[in-house]
Amino acid sequence: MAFELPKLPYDYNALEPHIDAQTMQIHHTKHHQTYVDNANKALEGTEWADRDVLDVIQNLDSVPADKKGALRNNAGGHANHSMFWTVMTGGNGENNQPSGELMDAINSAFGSFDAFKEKFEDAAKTRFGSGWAWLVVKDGQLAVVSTANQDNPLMGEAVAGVSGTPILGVDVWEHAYYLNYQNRRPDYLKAFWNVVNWDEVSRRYAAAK
Ligand code: MN3
Repeated sequence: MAFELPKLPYDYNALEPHIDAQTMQIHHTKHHQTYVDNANKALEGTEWADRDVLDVIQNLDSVPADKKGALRNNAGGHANHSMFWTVMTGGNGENNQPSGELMDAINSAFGSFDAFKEKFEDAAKTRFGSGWAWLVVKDGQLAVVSTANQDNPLMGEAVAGVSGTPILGVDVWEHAYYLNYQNRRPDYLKAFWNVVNWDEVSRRYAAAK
């Protein structure tokens, strides 16, 4: 079955005031939809057409060579956004942070939750142009990495320059924040912490480690 745009698990205005409804609506219905459509176009008629999007992005060396670039960008975009929507949620309290095993792992890998946030924000701020910052599990350890464009750590070192299983990601393409924050990417990143769905990130951590 061709890829489909997943429904958001909340309303477009659910992340306000941190991420505004208009940004969410355009991001989901226009940007993400375009990745879905273009990935489907590239996959049509190939043996990869019915595969899971994560299978596709983990096997870019095996897809038809003339589709590889389109799938890197568009299956990548579909995978990245599908995850992004689920690692955010509205209605968090003021002190939104992980707990339990994930918090222990963050403290042990980065020294403290604040030190982790600083490292993640730095990775996101210093990603020149468009891309993503990620918290990944690699060889059982947490690490912060970033990728360009719609690359995903699951694509591996040879393609994305980094590797690991992402459990949290933030979109730093301007379309993710420009309406509300204009050029102020650092302000968007500070606000992002208010909408992280740590229950979902913990679930992904448990599955990945
Ligand atoms: Mn985006």
